[in-house]
Amino acid sequence: MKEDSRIYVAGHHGLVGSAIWRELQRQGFKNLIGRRRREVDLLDIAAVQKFFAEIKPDFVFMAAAKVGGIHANNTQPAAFLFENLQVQNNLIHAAYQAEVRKLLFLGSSCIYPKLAPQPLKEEYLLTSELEPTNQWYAVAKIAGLKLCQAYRRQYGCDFISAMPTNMYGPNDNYDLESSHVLPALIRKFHDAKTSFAATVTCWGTGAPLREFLYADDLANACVFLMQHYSEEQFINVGSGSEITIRELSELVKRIIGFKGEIVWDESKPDGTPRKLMDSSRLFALGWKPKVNLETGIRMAYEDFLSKQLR
Ligand code: GFB
Repeated sequence: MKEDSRIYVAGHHGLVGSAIWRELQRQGFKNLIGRRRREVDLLDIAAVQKFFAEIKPDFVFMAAAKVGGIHANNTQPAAFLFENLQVQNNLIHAAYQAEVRKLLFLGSSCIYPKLAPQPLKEEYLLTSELEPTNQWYAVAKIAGLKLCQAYRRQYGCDFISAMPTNMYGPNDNYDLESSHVLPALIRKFHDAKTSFAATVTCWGTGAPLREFLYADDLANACVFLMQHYSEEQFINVGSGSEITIRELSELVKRIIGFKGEIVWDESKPDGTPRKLMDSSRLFALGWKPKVNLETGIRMAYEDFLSKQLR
């Protein structure tokens, strides 16, 4: 990528897309392109093709997707499967037709089998059953990475895929029904502290292990991969460290300063028991994350507070 390359960030207002946008600006890229849903509906192939023909991007970061936490995934299977398949099919095919020089597709660590050995190596894809709560999203993401591989093989497109671990950071979704665990905990502990509640209820048993990566670190990895990686094999992007949901809840509670008790609602699903990426392929290329979990949660909480005040 050059300073004046035409770079389209699909989903530039979301958690990951907005972080990629900030990172590209920080690195001095001047010709960034983003569109809101009301301007270009990515579910509509004709609209996407017209948009690509008009703007002729050189590079595309695919951060547009229907995303959500365990409850949203579990209760909206059709939307998670259909919308993700449709958006990624449209973007990948339009990028091929418009002769985009390079495209980065973003997947998720949930593509791996529920009980795969840990840490999760890229070669464990499709070796056994998926986690039921997010199998719909996972199937769409697997189709997306396969589509990139297929367009590379058949048409010679330089389309690559990265599989990030659980993300958090600025511009996250704090809606308790549809959010991931970290923004949910920030919201719950903040609301409990400010309303002097005695307890906060968290979902499941607290036993599952998760790996978290701050969105700006992922964005830095995405730009790094766009510059330095051009292989058919998708690549994991993680922080390399994991924490139980129970420990995470205690950490967020301490950072926010809530003094009450945590209650566990075991009627809610735990999801996959453990999801630690093996990111050694990426680390061997020379990339490392910079933001540790406690610092990242403090920054995410500041972002949450700044939006509350608006
Ligand atoms: O982040 P999360 O929703 O998704 O939940 P997954 C992670 C863990 O936190 C689960 C627990 O064990 C939840 O039961 N948890 C505790 C909570 N309290 C809460 C809460 O208040 N809200 C939420 N949301 N969780 C998602 C997939 O799986 O991971 C997606 O469903 C995607 O498809 C994403 O892959 C990265 O980590 O279980």
